[in-house]
Amino acid sequence: MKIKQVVLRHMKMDLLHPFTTSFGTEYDRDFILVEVINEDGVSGWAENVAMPTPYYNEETVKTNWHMLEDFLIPILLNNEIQHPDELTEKHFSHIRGNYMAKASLEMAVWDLYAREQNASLSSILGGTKQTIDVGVSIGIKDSIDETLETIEDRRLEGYKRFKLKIRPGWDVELIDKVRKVYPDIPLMADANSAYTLEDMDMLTALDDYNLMMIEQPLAYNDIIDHADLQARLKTPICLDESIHSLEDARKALKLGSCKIINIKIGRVGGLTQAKKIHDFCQERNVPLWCGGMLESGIGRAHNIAITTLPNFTLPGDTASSALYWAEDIIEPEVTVEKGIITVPTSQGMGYEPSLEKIKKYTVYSKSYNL
Ligand code: OSB
Ligand code: MG
Repeated sequence: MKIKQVVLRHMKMDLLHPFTTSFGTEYDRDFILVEVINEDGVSGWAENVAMPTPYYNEETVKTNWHMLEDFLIPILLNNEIQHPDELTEKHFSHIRGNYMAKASLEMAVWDLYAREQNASLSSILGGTKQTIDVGVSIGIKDSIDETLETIEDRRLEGYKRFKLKIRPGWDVELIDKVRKVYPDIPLMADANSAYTLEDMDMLTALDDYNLMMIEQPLAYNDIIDHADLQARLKTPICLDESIHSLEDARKALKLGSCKIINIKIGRVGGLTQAKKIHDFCQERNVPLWCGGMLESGIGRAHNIAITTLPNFTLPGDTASSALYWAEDIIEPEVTVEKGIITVPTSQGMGYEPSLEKIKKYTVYSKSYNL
């Protein structure tokens, strides 16, 4: 395939509700949309998941624009490729890090590739599921009562797993009160690296609440302390921030740093790498689920497609568009019914970007040609 044009759009969309994690509060989502266009004028789309601030990881919207404009897009425009795997395996492999930047261009090429084959992205990736189970990520609220109300709303909507964000001072008491009201719901906690091994007492206290897992309790760049912690806990540790590649997954599993992995396509540098981690974990019976980055529907569409691979056995963070946005930028919007998404079977990522809505939320755009 030959890409003749790439368009980057800097988007800004207001979140319906602020979302607070241990690293900060998001009121809106600033992100880059990537569109790649082939010689026949067919477009492939993807969402870049970097945030404006380097708090979840070291990348930002600006560093991603720089990487795309100055390094990655020129490579794509100057090379003809037969298959999207060649980007990660060959053309981008000499560029270190910058996973989210690489992923966004690669994912847009995957969407285009699927459209060129007249196939859904899910089927092209080797997906086998027609429906996927969906959980919800609930941010830090002003009170435990407010959290309980949110859980009740999501429970009535049918969500299949409840992830509560925790941080020092918003942890054991929260989980204790939630468990008293809901002794049996599939519950987990995500710390986004807010603790250290000095917090061992609190972390072992969480072990008494039958949590499905504790996500990324320790440092974003650590797999040693996580291994020590996992040895002390019966609750599985799930790694998010620490896993950027198949190599990271192999090492973390070898050390016993986690028993579950959250795959975010952006964090691991794209769909090719996500598939490799999937296959490796499938052979070892390590369960996976697909994380979210408060994406618009375009990012969600790719998340839904990768979740159709068989070893994504746990519900992911691909909640309905309506929980985040007054309106989404794809048609149809992502809808979750009784905790399930029916996977689209149409070409490419399965949802159509709405150019009209995209225009409404575009702050700046730039086109790159050979
Ligand atoms: O750690 O999974 C995370 C959002 C932004 C950054 C990191 C994370 C999250 C979420 C939200 O948990 C998941 C979603 O609903 O998209
Ligand atoms: Mg997380």
